[in-house]
Amino acid sequence: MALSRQFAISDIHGCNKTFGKLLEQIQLGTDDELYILGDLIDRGPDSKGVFDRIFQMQEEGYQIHCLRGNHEQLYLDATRNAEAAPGIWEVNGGTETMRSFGVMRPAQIPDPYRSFMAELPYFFELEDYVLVHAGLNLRRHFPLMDLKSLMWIRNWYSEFEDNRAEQWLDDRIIVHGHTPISHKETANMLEKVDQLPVVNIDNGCVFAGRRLGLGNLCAFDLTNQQLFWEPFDG
Ligand SMILES: [Mn+2]
Repeated sequence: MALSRQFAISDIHGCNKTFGKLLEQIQLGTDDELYILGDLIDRGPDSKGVFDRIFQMQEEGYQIHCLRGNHEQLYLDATRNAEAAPGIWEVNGGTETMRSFGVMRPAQIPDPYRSFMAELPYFFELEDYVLVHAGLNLRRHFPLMDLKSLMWIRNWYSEFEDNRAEQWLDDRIIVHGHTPISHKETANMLEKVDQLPVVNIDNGCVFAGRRLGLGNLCAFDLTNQQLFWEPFDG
């Protein structure tokens, strides 16, 4: 067995079968660590299955750490207004999530799923990487304290022109998801990571067939700086 590796995967969005095939492809072992950068749920066919796979693997000794994406946050917000008419979470893929659980209302999704989402952290800092769901508000002195930006921000790379951002980052690389791009664009970002220390690994798995160039679930081997892809298969 090779040395242990660290991986990042983002925006699974209920594509549980594809997730399973990607884990097979990278041959994840219990010595490795897997960081999932949020948006496990919504839009895709089997959000419940994604949780069940993670819970089962954690029980078997796999080291899997998950972040909060804007979709988990939308779900949590929806549970605080459970009697309201179908709202923003439901139309953003929450309906598919409830279907996978066989429930009609957000509050009916049971523990441990609900508490799991409520306890998700907003970022991970590793030695060489900062892992977030969407990105960082680099205009802030303490970017990791702007929680809303960690989950929602888009089009933020221009802030790297400010030296303060580079100083704060201190030679680490930011890995994120949230904004779907093609797998070629992700490969291109990794190639140029010395110029712009960011890699977006959301290749729009759940948008297969709906938007050109998307439809892959990406795994980024942080240890060896290598990318893997699995095409959408449910
Ligand atoms: Mn997102």
